[in-house]
Amino acid sequence: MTAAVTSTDSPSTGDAPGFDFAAYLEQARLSVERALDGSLGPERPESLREAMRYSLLAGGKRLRPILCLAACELAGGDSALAMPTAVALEMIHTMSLIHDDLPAMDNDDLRRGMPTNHKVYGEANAILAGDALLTRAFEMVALRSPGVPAEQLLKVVGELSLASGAPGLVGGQVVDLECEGKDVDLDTLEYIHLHKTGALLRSCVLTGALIAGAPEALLEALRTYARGIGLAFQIIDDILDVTASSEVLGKTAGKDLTADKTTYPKLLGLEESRQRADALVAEAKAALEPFNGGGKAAPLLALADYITSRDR
Ligand code: GRG
Repeated sequence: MTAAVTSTDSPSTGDAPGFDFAAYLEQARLSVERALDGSLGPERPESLREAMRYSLLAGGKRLRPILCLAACELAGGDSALAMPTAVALEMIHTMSLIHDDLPAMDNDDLRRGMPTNHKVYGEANAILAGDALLTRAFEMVALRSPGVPAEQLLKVVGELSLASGAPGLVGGQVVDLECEGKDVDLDTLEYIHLHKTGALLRSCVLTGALIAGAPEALLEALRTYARGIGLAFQIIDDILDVTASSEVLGKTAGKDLTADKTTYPKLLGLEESRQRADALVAEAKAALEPFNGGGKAAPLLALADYITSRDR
C-alpha cells in the first residue's frame, strides 16, 4: 500500500499539500477487506466459521487496521508485513463488539447495520465466535506473519495482550458496567474510555510501528497520539449516540440514555464535548509533528481529523 496518493482534483488535507485522504482511506480499506476475507480458513466446525465470518466481514470503518498500517509506514516499514497484525486488531475489535452486544452486557440487537451475532447464532455460539476470533488474532501474529522477526512479533503479542485483557478492554468494560446507573465523574469516565476504547487504538499504532522497528522516541509520540485520538473517538461516539440515527450509525442510537450511562455530553454538554474532542485531536497531531518530514505523517494526521469529523 502506498502512503501518499496524490491528485489535483480530489479533496486533500491541510497537513500535506496534495495528499488525498479520501483516496488513501478507500485504498487502505479495500486492502484490509481483502485480507480479512482471506483470513479465516481452517476453522471447524463450519457453524463456528460462519458465525466468525458474519461479524468479521460485516463492514465497519476498519479504522484500527488502517491505523496500524499507517503507523508502520510512518516508521519506515513495509505495511504489507503489518497486514496480519492489522487483521488481528480487527479480529479483537470484532470480538469485543460481539461480546459487548450480548444480553449480559449492552444487550443490543443491531450492529454494523445487521442483527447482532447472538440474535443470528444464539448466545452460546456468539460467545464462542468471539473467543475464537480473540485467539485467532494471536495466531495471526505468532504463526501467520511471514517476514517479521520473532523478536518484533513477541513485542506485538505483548501489546495485544495488554490491550485486550484487564489492563485494557476487559478492565474498562468491567468499570463501565459497574458504573451504570451511578453518578460518574470525569476522571472515572476518562478511565473507562482510555481502557475500553483507547487501549486497543494505542496498540494499533504501537504494533504497526514495532513491526517497522521504530525507535523509542516515535513510540512515545505514538502513545501520546493514541491517547488523544482514543479519548476524542469516544467523545464523538457519545455525541453521535445523541445526535445520529440508528440507520446511519448501524447500531441502536440513544443507548447511553436508556442504559443510564454517564457520557461526555451528559457531563459537559454537546458544545463543550466537541471542543474537548477538537483539543484532544490537536494534541494528538502535535505529538507527530516532529516526525512529519516530507509529509510522512499525513495519513495519521488526517485519520485524527477524521475521528472528529465522522458521522458514524
Ligand atoms: C473478552 C477479552 C475480552 C474483551 C471483551 C466486551 C468488552 C470486553 C469490551 C467492550 C469494548 C467496546 C465494545 C468498546 C467500544 C468501542 C467502540 C466505540 C466501538 C465502535 O467502534 P467503531 O465506531 O465501529 O470503530 P466499526 O463498526 O466502524 O468498526
